[in-house]
Order: sequence, then structure tokens, then C-alpha cells
Amino acid sequence: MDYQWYPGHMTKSIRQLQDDIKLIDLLIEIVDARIPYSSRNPDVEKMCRGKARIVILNKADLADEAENRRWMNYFEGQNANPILADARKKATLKRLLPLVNKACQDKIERNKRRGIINRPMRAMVAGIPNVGKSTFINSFSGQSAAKTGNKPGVTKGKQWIRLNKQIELLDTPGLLWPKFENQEVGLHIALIGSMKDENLIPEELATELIRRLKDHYASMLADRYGIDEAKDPAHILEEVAIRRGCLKAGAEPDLVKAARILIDEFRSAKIGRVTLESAEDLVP
Ligand SMILES: Nc1nc2c(ncn2[C@@H]2O[C@H](COP(=O)(O)OP(=O)(O)OP(=O)(O)O)[C@@H](O)[C@H]2O)c(=O)[nH]1
Ligand SMILES: [Mg+2]
Repeated sequence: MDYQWYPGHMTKSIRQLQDDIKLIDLLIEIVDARIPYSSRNPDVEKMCRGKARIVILNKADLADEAENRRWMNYFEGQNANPILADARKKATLKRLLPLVNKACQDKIERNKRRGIINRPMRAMVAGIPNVGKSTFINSFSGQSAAKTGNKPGVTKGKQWIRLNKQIELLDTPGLLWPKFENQEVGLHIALIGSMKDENLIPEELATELIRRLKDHYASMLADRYGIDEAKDPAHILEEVAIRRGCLKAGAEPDLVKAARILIDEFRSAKIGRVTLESAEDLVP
């Protein structure tokens, strides 16, 4: 099947994003730690020239810890100011504040030279669907933040959340469209749940997931479902159905039901912490 992006209503959000980026000093790009490559937006780089950047590897609690470390190294090598995060946790935010200062250092110093002192940095969160943007803003603003309200002039109609003396956050996140350079990227986005499930074929997604787990996470499927991993993905799915009692009339294995279980248990990391893309593949 074709792993397509939400067609249609992206043009509006692109324009919105371009307008919002003009107002900010810092872009906080949230990516999914299980697919840091595919969940990054291809055009953000261009749109954010001259702005400070932070890359949040979110849902790191669901991703493979060894891969988390590799991705941190990779992004550090790109001076992208990365941080591993669970956006639901307050501890994440504590680690984030010093990073904001580091990322914005140039801007803060430029301001100082121009006599502008104590002006908070204005930040915005952006990311593809379901990556944790709202969760992040909620954790952040739940902390101690007060809405600073509409400000006239440059920020007509925008709500800013005052986090502390140093940072204000735009309270609506930017929705990014991911890259769709090939089917692999689309598949990964579908697997983590950032594509509308009603457009997907569960058995096909599950079979692709099984293929990847067999290759990169040997014995994970066997441990969880008690199946024989040597079999091919389609047979493994059938066995998962049988093991989990997913049967249709006439004791036929219900592959759709089994596929949904497998995908859910992958997405919630019940099956184990899995990263689908290795940073090593990007390093020459
Ligand atoms: N395990 C885990 N779950 C998270 C994390 N961050 C967010 N979630 C969950 O991921 C789901 C999506 O989070 P949202 O904050 O709604 O994502 P969003 O980017 O605002 O999504 P859209 O508004 O649809 O674009 C929710 O069920 C969150 O509880 C995280 O770091 N770890
Ligand atoms: Mg949201």
C-alpha cells in the first residue's frame, strides 16, 4: 500500500508555521526517538535560518536506550542541541532550561550588545502529528507558567506562555509534515502512529514490523508471544493470532485482530523498547 501523508490541509499549516517562525528566537523541534530520521521535517532547516534550535528526542522512554545514546551523539555532532525526553515528566523540563540558554547564547549576547537585557527568548514547539507537542506544552505550562496574554503589535492574536524570566513559549504548536521521500519513511511514521490508522492495512503494517523485529531485535517476538521466530513474517502473525486466541468463526486465525495487538504492543513498548532507525545508518 501507499503510505501517504494527510492530503489537503497542510498548505494552511505551512503558511501558519512560516508566520509563527518570524516571531520566535528558538525552535524546539520535537521528533520521535523511535524514528528520529523519519520524524524530522525536511523544510524546517530552511525556514529557521538564523534561529536557535533544540531537537527533543521525545518518547525516549519507548525507544531503545543504546540507540538513544547514538542519536544523541549524532545530533550533538550536528550542533542541534538534542535532549532525550519523556514530555510527560517534569524532570525533562528541568534538564531543558540550561539547554535553552546554551542554544540561545548568541542571541542573548547580541541583545546585550544592543542594550537589550532580560528580554525573554521566544520559543515555539513544532513536530509531526502525535509526537507529543501538546503534552510538552502542557507539562511546561502546568509548571508555574502564566499566560502572558495577547500582545499587541507583532504578536497579534498570539498567546505566549511565560515559563520563567528567560523563556516565553507560543502556546500553539506548529504542525509539521514529515518527509515522504520513500515508502520506508512512510511506513515508519505509520508504525509509530503518526498517520491516520483508518487509511492503513493492519496486517501489512504488522508484517513489516515483524520483519524489522526479527532482523534487529532477535528473540523479542519469541519472548513476548512464544512463537518460532525462524518462520516468515506472515506465519508469525498467524501464530500470534493463535497464541492470543484471536480466532474467527471456524477457528480461522483473525489476522487483523492479531496485527492490531502487535502494533499496539509495539507502540506502547510492551513488547520491549524498540528504535526503528539507527543513527549508524546516517554516519558515513
Ligand atoms: N510514552 C510516552 N508517551 C508520550 C510522550 N509524550 C507524549 N506522549 C503521548 O503521546 C500521545 C500524543 O501526544 P500529544 O501531546 O497529543 O501529541 P501532539 O504532537 O500534540 O499530537 P497532535 O496534536 O495530534 O499533532 C499522548 O497519548 C501522550 O500521552 C512521551 O515522552 N512518552
Ligand atoms: Mg496536539
